Amino acid sequence: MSRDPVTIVTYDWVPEFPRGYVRDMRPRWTAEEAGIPYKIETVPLNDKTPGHLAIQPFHQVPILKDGDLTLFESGAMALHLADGQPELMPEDRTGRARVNQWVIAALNSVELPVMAWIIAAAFDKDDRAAANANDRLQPRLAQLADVLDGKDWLLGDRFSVADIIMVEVLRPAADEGALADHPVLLDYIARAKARPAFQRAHADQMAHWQAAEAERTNA
Ligand SMILES: N[C@@H](CCC(=O)N[C@@H](CS)C(=O)NCC(=O)O)C(=O)O
Repeated sequence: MSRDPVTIVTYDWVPEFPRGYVRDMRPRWTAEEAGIPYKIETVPLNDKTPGHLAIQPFHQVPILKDGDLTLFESGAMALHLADGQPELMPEDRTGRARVNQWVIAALNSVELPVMAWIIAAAFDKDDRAAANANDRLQPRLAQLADVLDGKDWLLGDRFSVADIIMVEVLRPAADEGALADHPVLLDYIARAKARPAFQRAHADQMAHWQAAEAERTNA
């Protein structure tokens, strides 16, 4: 049964370093996995508007519009898009609880130390702060690697929306070299990136930034 497209809102432009990582990847990739059509709308990155604040209380992206529903928080969007999609969300109560658990673990227990390290190492380029953040990040990565050792996905052999969120949390840190001591996690990310849905989502996001850059250059 065909359904109306959802709308994913992202920025009209971003500088080069976050391209490919902006969190609209999370609903994009989930929609691609679920076969849900989507279109893209934008809000300005610079000169943020009251209209943007009205639909995202922290003036951030992404935002998801699905009919009358408008959602902020990329994890909530991914869970919403996965709802009723057995290939992303188990139908049984226990399976759903496990997926919710791992989505929250990714966004809280893993994303916090990942972001602290990225801010120190890649944004601020503060070696001392980066070393401290790395000391906190590495044990958490080792714990996650223990969980994933011998498994393809967080639920075992079954891919789920929790893997989308976990991989998107890990990917920027992996690409900056923080996961070098964790081959289990690097393999996990590589498996996820091999999925056609990831590749379509990533290529579409990159095409969006390329078009935005061209428009800015020609303006
Ligand atoms: N927890 C939020 C974080 C959103 C977020 O940090 N978005 C970034 C882009 S990836 C943003 O809008 N940054 C600009 C800002 O915070 O002003 C989510 O997952 O949706």
